[in-house]
Amino acid sequence: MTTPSKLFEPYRLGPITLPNRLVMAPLTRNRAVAGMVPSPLAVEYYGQRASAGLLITEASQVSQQGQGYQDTPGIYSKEQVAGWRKVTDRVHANGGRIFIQIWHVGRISHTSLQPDNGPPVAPSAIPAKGKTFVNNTFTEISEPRALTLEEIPGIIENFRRGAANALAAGFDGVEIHGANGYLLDQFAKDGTNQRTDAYGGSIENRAKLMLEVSKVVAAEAGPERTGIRISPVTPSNDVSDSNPQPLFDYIVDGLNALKLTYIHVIEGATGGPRDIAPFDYASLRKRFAGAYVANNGYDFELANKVLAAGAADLIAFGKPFIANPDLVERLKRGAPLNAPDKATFYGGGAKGYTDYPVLGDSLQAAQ
Ligand code: 8OZ
Repeated sequence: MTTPSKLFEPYRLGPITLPNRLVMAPLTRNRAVAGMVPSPLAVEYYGQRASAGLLITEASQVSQQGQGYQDTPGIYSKEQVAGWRKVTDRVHANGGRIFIQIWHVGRISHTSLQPDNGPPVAPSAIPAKGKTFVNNTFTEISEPRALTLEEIPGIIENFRRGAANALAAGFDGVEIHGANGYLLDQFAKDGTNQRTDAYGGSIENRAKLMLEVSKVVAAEAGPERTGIRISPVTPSNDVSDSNPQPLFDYIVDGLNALKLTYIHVIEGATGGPRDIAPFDYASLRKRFAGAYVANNGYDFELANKVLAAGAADLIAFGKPFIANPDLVERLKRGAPLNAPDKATFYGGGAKGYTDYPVLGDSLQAAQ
C-alpha cells in the first residue's frame, strides 16, 4: 500500500490557494529580447508549466545597474511590464499562479552591461572570483566599486518600483532574491561586506538592506504576497560568512516581524551538495510563521519525507521543471522524467526551452 503523497495536497499561501505543494524554482534562461523584455517564447514556457502549485519566474533585474548577465529580463520599464503581462495572462488562462523574482546582482556583473559602462556596485570594493556570461561568452566579472551611503535609498526604491511594476504586470506576488551571492546576500555576509557605516559590521547592520528592501516590497505588494529567497551557506558567486547561523536566525526573525508569506531556503550549496556546511534549517522554520519553501536537490522521495516530517510546507524544483512542463502529472503517475539538457539552459531559442514533451507526447513518440 502506498501512502498518499502530501506533495499533491493543496496549500493556502496567504490569499492564494495552491493546488499542490510543488513550486517551480526561479531559473535563469537568458532569452529576453531587445530592451530586456521577456520574449514571446517566455509566454509559452511559463504557460506550459502552469500546473505547478506556484511558478516563480527567473530572476528579473530592478534596474539596469542590477543586471549581471546577458539577456536577463527586467521589471523596470513599461515595455518589460507589457511583456510580463502576456506571461501572467497566459499562466492565469491556463489555471496557474505566478510570482516574479526581483533581483539586483550587485558586484556580479560586467562593465558592458552597466550604465555608461561603469563598474558594478557592491557593499565593498572586493572583486568576485568568477565569470559572467556577456557578449555570448564567459567573461571575468568586473571589479566593483563600493556603494556610497547616499546611493542606498535609490536601490531600495528600485526594489519598490519592481514590486509596483510586478502588480501592474498581473503577478500574484513577488519573491525578493536575497540569495546566491547577489546584492542583498553580499551585504548580509561578512566575506563581501567590510563597510564601516550603518550597513556594515554587526549582524544587525549587514542584515539591514535585506530587511529594508523586504519592508518596502511588502508595503507595496502586501506581505501576504511577498516571499524571499535566502541561501545561508552557499558559496555561490564567491560569497561567504564567518558565522551564518546567528546571521540568518536574525534575518528570519526580521522577516517574520514583517509577516512575509514565505521564506524560500536553498539548503546547502546552490545546485550542489546539500551538506556543504553545517546549518540548522529547522531553526529558521521555527522562527517563521509563514510558509517554508525548501529547495536544492529535492526528488520525489526526499520531498515526501520532508513534507511528512513537517519540516517544509512547499518544495521548489528547478532542473526537473526545465525538462518536464508536466512535472506534477509525471510525479503523480510515477512516470519517467525527461532529462534536462544543460547545453540549452542559458540563451538560445525554443530548443531546450519550450520543446520538452509532456507525457502524452512521449507516449505517442514511444508507440
Ligand atoms: C544561473 C545563472 C545565472 C544566474 C541564481 C539568478 O543563481 C541566478 C543565476 C543562476 O540565483
